[in-house]
Amino acid sequence: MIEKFPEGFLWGGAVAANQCEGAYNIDGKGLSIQDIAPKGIAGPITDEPTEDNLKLVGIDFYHRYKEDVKLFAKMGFKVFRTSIAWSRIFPNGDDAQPNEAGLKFYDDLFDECLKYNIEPLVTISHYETPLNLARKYDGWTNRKLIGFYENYVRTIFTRYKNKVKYWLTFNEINSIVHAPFLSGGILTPKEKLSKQDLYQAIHHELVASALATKIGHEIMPQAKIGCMVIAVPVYPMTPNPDDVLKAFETDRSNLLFTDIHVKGKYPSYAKRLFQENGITIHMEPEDEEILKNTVDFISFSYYMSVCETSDTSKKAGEGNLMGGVPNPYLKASEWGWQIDPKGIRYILNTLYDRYEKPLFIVENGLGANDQLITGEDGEKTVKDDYRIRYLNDHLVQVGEAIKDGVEVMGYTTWGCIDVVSASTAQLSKRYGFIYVDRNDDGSGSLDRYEKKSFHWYKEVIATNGTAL
Ligand code: BGP
Repeated sequence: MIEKFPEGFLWGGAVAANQCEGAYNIDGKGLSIQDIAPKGIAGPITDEPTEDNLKLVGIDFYHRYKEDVKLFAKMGFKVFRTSIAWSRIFPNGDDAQPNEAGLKFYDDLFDECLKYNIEPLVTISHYETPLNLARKYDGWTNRKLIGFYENYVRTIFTRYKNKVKYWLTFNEINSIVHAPFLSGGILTPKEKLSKQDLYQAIHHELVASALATKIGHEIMPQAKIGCMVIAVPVYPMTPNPDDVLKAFETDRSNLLFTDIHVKGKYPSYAKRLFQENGITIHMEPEDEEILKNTVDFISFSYYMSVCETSDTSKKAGEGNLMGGVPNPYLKASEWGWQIDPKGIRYILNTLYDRYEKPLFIVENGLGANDQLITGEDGEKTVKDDYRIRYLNDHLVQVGEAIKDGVEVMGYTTWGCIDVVSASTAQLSKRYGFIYVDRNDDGSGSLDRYEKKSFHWYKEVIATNGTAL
């Protein structure tokens, strides 16, 4: 048992529009990059949406959100994180006027949350760049994207200013280095994308993020606007100083993103990184001023840690977007993601020591291939003790970090209801407390069932963490 989590701690769950809503071409929605990526991160893209793309229907959240929000309320959620699908609001990304039907959908969704006193936490851009912006401009490599994003954020801030208090500018903004298509809407294949173009795209996103923070604070003085990164502790494989330095450098290539968001400028170490890689960031005169609009809090996803080594014969681990080699002291999930509960305490402390800004864990969880069974009471369920163990172990470490003095605003588990996986684009990699009857071949009733973890999480929230 651990001491109570702070009063008002925001317990909840997270999803993203493209992984749950479906209704990909309904009510005026334009296509997003996800609609032509049926195989996930590594797979080929298609010219048009194809039937094997599970995201086109998702879990049909677009039509079933009332039932789902009711289940979240039953668990006692205080917060629900989702994203706004940019192409529902601006179907082509560069349209002059927003799509009213898209705006109305999120009005209704947020009202439904607020009805149960659930605060919406909104990701403005979660791996769902409008396809037209990818095709016409090669995504964020083009500075014009800043202007289109600015129009989009002004529109949604003005519309939802009385409904949404918590905002995140870009999902896992640092993932663009590893997944430029998914994260930056960049169609140029990763192998052909120069470091120059990549870091220029990153600059555009960073300026857009700071601009959103500025505009958000003007339109909604009470709002809290955060950045969102993948947080990965990077451990040296051995005490060899070469390994230690390698781990330090990898870690810093991640911290670059939070450093800029929190300190409002490029850190001094960026100079060498750019020089040695032949990168010259093209800055407009106003950029430096814009970057000074720093975030109110830092949010992050946490799934695993990695090891770094200077030994080039060691291979990177599976499922390991950030690179690094497997840690012999850790076990991994079915997809090779290394499970490291203590890593969350470590990362919370290192981020808080560096920035002294409130932290929000907006993704954490275990992807597993669940089996739906009929329980003793005749109801269908999943006995997901492995998920309970994973989440419990991580939350105990969050509690330790709180005792260490870290300010943690809240915790939203990833995929609180089963959604289509981002990396595999399949449904068999499930994270939810709520099972959705849909299979990788697209079959299934889409009915919802409470898993064992549903009842566990309800108890954790009801006791504000003392049940852990
Ligand atoms: C994060 C993304 C999410 C999500 C999660 C789990 O990187 O922000 O969109 O899907 O990872 O990943 P996956 O679905 O690949 O298991």
